[in-house]
Amino acid sequence: MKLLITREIAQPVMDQAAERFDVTVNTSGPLNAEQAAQAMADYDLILPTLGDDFSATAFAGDLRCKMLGNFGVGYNHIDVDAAARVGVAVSNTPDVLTDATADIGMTLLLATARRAGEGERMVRAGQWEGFGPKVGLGTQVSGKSVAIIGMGRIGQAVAHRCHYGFGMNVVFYNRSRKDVSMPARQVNTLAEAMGADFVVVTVPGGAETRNLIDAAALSAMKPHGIFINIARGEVVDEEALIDALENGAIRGAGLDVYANEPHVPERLVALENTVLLPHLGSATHETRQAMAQMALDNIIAFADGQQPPQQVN
Ligand code: 8YV
Repeated sequence: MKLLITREIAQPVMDQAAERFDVTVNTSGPLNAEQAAQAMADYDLILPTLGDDFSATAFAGDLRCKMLGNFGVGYNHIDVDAAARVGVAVSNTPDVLTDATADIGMTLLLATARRAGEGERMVRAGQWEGFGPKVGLGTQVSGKSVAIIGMGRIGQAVAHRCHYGFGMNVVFYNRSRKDVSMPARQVNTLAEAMGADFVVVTVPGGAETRNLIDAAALSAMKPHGIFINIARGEVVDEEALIDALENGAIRGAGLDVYANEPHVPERLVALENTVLLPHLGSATHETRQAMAQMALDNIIAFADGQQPPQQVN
């Protein structure tokens, strides 16, 4: 069977794939909609990643491929309903990236609150003039309140770190009722959650959450509030977020994701009160290896005639 891996992944996993399948590794960047549709016609199996455009058009033409083993937990770049309608299975890679992604959430939360990005830039630019009682003052993290928007696996892992690591008071907003095994209070409205000292967005992307954090939601934040997004850029109205940062309606933002990656708006880059990471959520050697293995394991299960263990549609 012919397998297309749309981006280079961990070598041992590509080697393992080559023992079983006729493997092609695409090295020319993300697949656009046309290339995705062509790949659906040319291959039996595909291991895609974020950035590839498997929207509805990918499933509208000839379909040799019946299985997409996505590398990543988020699959908002794949129209899984369109895939299901034409009998294409889609799987993802949950759990293995939860800790790494929650760790990046904490990295951003701490770096934004404590102005670590600004401090680093100051040192590197040779502009540090030594210790001063009022130099680089940031916001205390320990003991503050944090709202988790989307209390799924990653949201809970962030909440756990905030509460047990930093003594923070955790509230969360979630579309359904959720019982969690830690001290955390579910609030009924997004506005109530947005009023916390820190807001961390961990909802899945896709149509249901697009622009969930709009200008109205942002206006419920406190002027000292700090906004963190490790979910998907499309969840936030980026222009409204920049307005809030520029006019001091909120104190800062730490972002790992953007509406139109890899494009990061100039206005965002120009702001000192932002910490901007290049979608590093799951980017550890250990996690990327585990994600690659899980994606391939799902593909192998499908090729063996079994249901892929992490099938999502
Ligand atoms: C992945 C992510 O690296 O898994 C996800 O949903 O956002 C990332 O951490 C990316 O999706 C790779 O495809």
